[in-house]
Amino acid sequence: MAWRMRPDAIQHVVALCGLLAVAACGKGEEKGGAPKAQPEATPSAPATEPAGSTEAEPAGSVYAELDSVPEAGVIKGTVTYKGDKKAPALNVTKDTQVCTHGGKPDGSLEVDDGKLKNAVVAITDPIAKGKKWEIEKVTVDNKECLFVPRIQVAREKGKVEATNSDQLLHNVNLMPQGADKPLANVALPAPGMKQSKELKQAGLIEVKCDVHEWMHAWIYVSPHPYATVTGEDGTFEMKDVPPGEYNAKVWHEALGETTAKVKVDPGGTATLDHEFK
Ligand SMILES: [Cu+2]
Repeated sequence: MAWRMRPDAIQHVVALCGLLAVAACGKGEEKGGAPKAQPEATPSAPATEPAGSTEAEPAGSVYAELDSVPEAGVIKGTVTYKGDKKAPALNVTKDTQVCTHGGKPDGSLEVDDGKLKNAVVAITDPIAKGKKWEIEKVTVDNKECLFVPRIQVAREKGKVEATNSDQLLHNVNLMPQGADKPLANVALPAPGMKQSKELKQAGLIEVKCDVHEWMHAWIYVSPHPYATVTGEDGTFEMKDVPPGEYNAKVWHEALGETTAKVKVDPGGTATLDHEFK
């Protein structure tokens, strides 16, 4: 099972089996046999999975990448903000020959015609198996005294590499949200230098430079690849999602966080829109 089903969701699947062609649902019945074995029987459960095998695994400990996701669906949507908040100006206090963006918006709130860039949209339920990760390692570059990219999603147990494109010293301080000590704090004294670090735990990591206090970025470390970031037009799309009902969240560094539920039908497209107030 790719997610923990609530009793109402199980009822829903059972009802769906009554309505749909027997192909998908019939398999579950064959595999499960007696009614007591039914909690594992969903349209997305492959016949090879031992019953209950994933129930004992701690959330996020193992994610199995599949060549193709059976009856996969899509989640897409748009994140908007029509309020009055504006990004503050960058207060660049030193190294101005390289740090040339002083006085410009600091990048913490980028809105174009109500469409919000750089919101993280993520399924927060554990998912045991699904599509392949596209990336093993993410990069945070120091460029003109800004972190690039500012917001990104990384893989739990994957790596983050900090690089320096500038002719001056930066350091990269990776501080997991709620932690009392950094995951890493590395100095990059010269251009071309790089250091990488394993992302041991899922969650948000704030990235800071202790030399240039205006530098900020965030990494959302996810145990599965069903997390993404909105583009300049405020939209996102998550493909190859195993069918199911999920809890999701939308997070933005300046506007906060909200939770949502989203239901992905087999082969269907679900919509998850959010307007920050
Ligand atoms: Cu710096």
